[in-house]
Amino acid sequence: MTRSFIVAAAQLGPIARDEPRASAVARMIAMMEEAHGRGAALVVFPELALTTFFPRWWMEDAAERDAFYERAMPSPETQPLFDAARRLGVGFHLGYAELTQEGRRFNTAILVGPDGAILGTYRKIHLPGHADHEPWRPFQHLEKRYFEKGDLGFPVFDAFGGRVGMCICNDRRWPETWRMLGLGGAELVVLGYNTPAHYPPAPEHDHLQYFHNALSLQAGAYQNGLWAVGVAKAGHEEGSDLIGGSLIVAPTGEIVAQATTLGDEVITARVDLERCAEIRRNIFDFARHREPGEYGRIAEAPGNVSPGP
Ligand code: ING
Repeated sequence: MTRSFIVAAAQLGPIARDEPRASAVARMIAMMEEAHGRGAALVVFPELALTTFFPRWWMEDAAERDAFYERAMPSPETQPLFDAARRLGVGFHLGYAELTQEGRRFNTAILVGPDGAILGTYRKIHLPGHADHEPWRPFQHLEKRYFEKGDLGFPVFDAFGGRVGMCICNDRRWPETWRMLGLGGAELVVLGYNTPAHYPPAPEHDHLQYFHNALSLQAGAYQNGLWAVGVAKAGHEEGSDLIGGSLIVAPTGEIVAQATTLGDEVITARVDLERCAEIRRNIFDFARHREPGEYGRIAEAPGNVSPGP
């Protein structure tokens, strides 16, 4: 039996600071319709897809900051996206800033079924950047200030005929993310990202941003025998250049589709979940080959043993 379906990565170009959510939602619905036209069963949108990437700014005013969060999902502004999913019979992944009723703030992603029902939620665990104002930087990266560490672990959901996991942006750089999802039985991992082309702490790596993006997904996919879909918010957004390079990766680690623009762009590929077995029953058969008794250090401490003698 093949468990295969078409997945779409719906890359978003820039979202302006004052762009209404309705505008971003309309752009996403247009891409969902295009993806549906290509036979897609699942459409993956980026991280923080409803607004501009606001952690790039130091904001003292709580009301100014809180305007970028969603207090409900769906809400009147986002309900049209859920309605389109039902109308088209297409599921989707959406990243957004979550403000809970208890006043907690998370960088969140949801998986929504073709009937418009939310199947699962993930809250970003690896928060990059810094918590205090660092004026030396051409732009801030204040995720450690504006979000709490996710409190849902690395869940894997029964969806689309298989096991689907999520992570968000910086999570993709950490092998622990992928192994946790692989150990959870994930056959497909979907994620969004907002990745500046310029990394102020190490500008000598700026030319490597696309390489590191692809490397992270190709390694994660291959080393855990799963499909990976990474989707950018891309382009020149409020003075900051965000990389594109949205991609779909097979369990072999091969890139099967990649975006070629910095705007709203739909790429698609057929995902055959049965192909995960080529890896997970052979080279990365965890039950036969993994030695968790030898890996204690991985879970014991944050690390940072300084390199060198
Ligand atoms: N953005 C970036 C990411 O991990 C970053 C932060 C950029 C880290 C470049 C390292 C290098 O892709 C988010 N939102 O996590």
